[in-house]
Amino acid sequence: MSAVPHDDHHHEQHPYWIKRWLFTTNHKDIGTLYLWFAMIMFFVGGAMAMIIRTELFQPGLQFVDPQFFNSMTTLHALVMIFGVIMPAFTGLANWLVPMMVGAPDMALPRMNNWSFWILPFAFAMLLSTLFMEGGAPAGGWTMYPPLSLQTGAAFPFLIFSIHFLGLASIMGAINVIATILNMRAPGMSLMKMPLFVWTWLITAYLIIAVMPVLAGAVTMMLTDKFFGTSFFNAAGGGDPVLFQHIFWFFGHPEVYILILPSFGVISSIVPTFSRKPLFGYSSMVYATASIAFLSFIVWAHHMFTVGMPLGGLLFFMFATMLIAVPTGVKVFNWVATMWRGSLTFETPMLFAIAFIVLFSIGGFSGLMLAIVPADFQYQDTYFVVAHFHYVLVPGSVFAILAAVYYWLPKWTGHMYNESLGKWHFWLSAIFVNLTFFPMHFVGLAGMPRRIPDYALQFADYKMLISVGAFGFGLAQLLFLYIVVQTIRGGERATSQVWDGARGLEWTLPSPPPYHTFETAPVVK
Ligand code: HEM
Ligand SMILES: [Cu+2]
Repeated sequence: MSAVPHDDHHHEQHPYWIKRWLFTTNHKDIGTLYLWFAMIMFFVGGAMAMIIRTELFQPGLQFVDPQFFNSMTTLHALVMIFGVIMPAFTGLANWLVPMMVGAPDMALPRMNNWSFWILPFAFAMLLSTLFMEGGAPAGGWTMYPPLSLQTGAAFPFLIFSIHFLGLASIMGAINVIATILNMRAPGMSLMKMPLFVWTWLITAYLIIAVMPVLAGAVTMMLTDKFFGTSFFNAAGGGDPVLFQHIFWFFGHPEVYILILPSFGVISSIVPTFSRKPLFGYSSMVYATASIAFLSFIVWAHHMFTVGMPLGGLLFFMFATMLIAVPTGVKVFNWVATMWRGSLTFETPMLFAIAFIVLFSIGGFSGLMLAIVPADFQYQDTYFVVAHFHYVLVPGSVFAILAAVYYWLPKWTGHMYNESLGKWHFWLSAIFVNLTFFPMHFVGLAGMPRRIPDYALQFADYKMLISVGAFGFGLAQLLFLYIVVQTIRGGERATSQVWDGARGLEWTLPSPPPYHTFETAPVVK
């Protein structure tokens, strides 16, 4: 608990429970709410993954029926994307952006409250479909018509929950932009901002640009189903492929929404534990902006097999490959930051280094997928599943874990248990590879994704993958334990926490008072 000496006349320090958490406009409390929400959804989505891996442990159908299996893959993806990674990053933004730019709070605190509280309602709506007639949505998180139009009573709930999720993230993004552009402390010019702030600024623009596109696509589907339109209905003169184009015009920038803030996190952590400033700061900013721009012109690499003119295939292939250039700049800069640094390997640094190595593996398999003739083979196989899990799990999720270990002492005022942190890291790093690396092999051998059963030839690898997944899932319970333990006590953290840490948030006490930077700091 933070005991704060001053400013008692215009604010009660800690209003009572309901008032504090339900009505809060404080960026730190809202950050905490987001992070706990993400943690809970991580275990909800994780439980779904365990169901998937239990069914796939052996060939033959044994645990769940195929319809429910498909609901699990669909909901697992939606929960992990919209319920875990995006809220976790928004929680980090809430906690950190004001403290990093020297602002007292987010620019629009009341809207901030709404952007969080819409989320639990949206997910209650989405998850309630599990109990509806016809079952939960089962057509994949990409919701392609005509398949997804076969959803039962759950269909409008799926669409409306997506509307709400989009609304919540657009409101959050507006807040981030308004805070960064208007509330920086004197002297904090744009090119002095920490990279976490830069990557979030660019992410926020991506969110505002593409969430309405997703909302549009699902609304068109809604009117096709209930109001007699035929946007995606070939019989009425429409085209189901149009949905794929609109969806991926959202979807590809979305995958960068899920990764750019990680780049900011890694760019904060690597310099601290290398005790050197970040190598190539401005090239990092430009690389992030280039990736964001390119993310708008590559969408059709998700649909190479729909039957496109050769010119289209070539354009999307080469544009996709171009993304490897700014991504390479980033990886180079992280490695150059570590080069000849005086490195230490505390838990946040371990997760950050694993991120650099394993995210790069995901980038390489992405390049392989971008090669059109090769993609004709890989499309809709486990190779794609391997690719995106490498960028999302040891990518985004590891970056979030790294961030929590790195800033938790700042937030709580206590050091976490370093040896338990290391255990969590090594268990996660080993099991994540055991889970996702063999997926490349079964994918190349032709195992299709989103199917509850498979040919006997895949049995050994599939069992190994399931063992890896159970191990990874269990290891995350250790993370929950470590976080709770740190909140409840532990060695006191200093203001700076890490001796190589630089930036405004480390000038505040740990934990920082409820209100910080009421008078703006001066940045030289
Ligand atoms: C060098 C960077 C990257 C390249 C070249 C690349 C390329 C590709 C390609 C070509 C596909 C389509 C494969 C297919 O369906 O046949 C794909 C799928 C996917 N990628 Fe990437 N990618 C890259 C980075 C990322 C990142 C950073 C993320 C997320 C953080 C990501 C997430 C995904 C997801 C979620 C899918 C599968 C979508 C689905 O079908 O459900 N990718 N990627
Ligand atoms: Cu893509």
